[in-house]
Amino acid sequence: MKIPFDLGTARFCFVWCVLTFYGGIDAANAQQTPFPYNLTDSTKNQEMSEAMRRVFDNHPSPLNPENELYSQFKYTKLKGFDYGGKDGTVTRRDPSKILFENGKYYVWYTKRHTVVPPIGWNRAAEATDEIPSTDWDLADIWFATSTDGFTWEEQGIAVKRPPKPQPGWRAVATPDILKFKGKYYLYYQSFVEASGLRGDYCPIGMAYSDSPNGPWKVVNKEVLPTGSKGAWDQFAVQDPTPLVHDGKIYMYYKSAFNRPGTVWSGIGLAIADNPLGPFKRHPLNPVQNSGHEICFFPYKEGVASLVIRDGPEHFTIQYAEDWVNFKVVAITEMMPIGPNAFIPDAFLDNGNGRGITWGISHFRNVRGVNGRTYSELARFDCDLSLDVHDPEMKEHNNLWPPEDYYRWGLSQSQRERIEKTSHNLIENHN
Ligand code: AAL
Repeated sequence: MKIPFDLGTARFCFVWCVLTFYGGIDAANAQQTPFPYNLTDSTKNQEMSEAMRRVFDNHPSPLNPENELYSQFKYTKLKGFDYGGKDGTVTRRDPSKILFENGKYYVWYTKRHTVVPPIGWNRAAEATDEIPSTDWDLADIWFATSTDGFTWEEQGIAVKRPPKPQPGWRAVATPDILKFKGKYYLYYQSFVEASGLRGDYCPIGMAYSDSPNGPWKVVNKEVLPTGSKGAWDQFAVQDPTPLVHDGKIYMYYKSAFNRPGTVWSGIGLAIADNPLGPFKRHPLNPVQNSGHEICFFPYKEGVASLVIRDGPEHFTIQYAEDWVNFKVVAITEMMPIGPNAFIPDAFLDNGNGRGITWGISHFRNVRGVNGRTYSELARFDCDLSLDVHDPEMKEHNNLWPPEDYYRWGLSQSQRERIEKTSHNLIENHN
């Protein structure tokens, strides 16, 4: 078939194409409103890149100073704790939540006071009843009280290692406190072998009391045993962290998995109707993909947590409205190690968590005498509270001294590798 074609038609087609092309560009430009210079309430509704979208969708505010779950952390040395000769024989670490009872603050923590410092994870086979393997081996649970949260008075042992072969005979460590129906419950790691022997293997034990001052009655059983064979938490359940939600005890805990290989630390959740259990593991465990020592606190109707140290989402603050599915809601820095907080509403179960402003953490690399290290408790302050507005806590871009950066300098072998690369480059060039 022959298509009729003359010069007039050709001209018409050309003009039409040009107009359509430029008209299309104009229409596209007209549709796309540029991202505004000043944010308004409707900014979040417009089309935007994935990076911009996620801070609008996930963070309470895309602006750190206006994000109630963003904070910096400020540290204060605590008064009242004696670390002996600072030779590694006395250590304090892994504090519990802080409770306010009887007109004062209470905290429980791991304390080791041994005749010699730890010989190290790798030499666990040489550990004895007097020689600890790790910093928390041969430890007991102690407690202290304070009226201002800065100066503490150590009160003595709360839970000591029970006799062999009861759970915890080797060490009781890393406690956290629950107040439930007028009674107090301490949950902690119960070791029956020196840690480091096969890993850091332990289940969770518990002791209860009518008073935060004790005496504590140790329950002779594992209240949260290790997971089933082959499960991510088959060897250890650590850092127990109880809260009350929906009338039940929500126990978050950590476990490390994927050995041998790159060890991954995840956070699980186990739920019970009463403090003795049974604790039922959540089917979606691990509920967090990152974190080591953990700190969870009720926030609005959900729960928030500090995600520290390990994993792809370390140094973040996360939130789960349903207490199970966590979102990253802020990314921060210099987070406290092994923290736990003063959480006045930890057990109120009122669906109106107000957040936290301070707590206690530890430094586990305090330099003592003769190159010995030990752990000491420290106070941290922050503004992760709906009731406090402290702009100083919401700043970022802390300037660390250059010496701190240089301290993380290249190792000898890294330096050699880099120099070899330059050397080869020059050789090949010549
Ligand atoms: C801590 C905690 C647990 C581990 C050890 C002591 O940071 O995660 O308590 O077992 O280290």
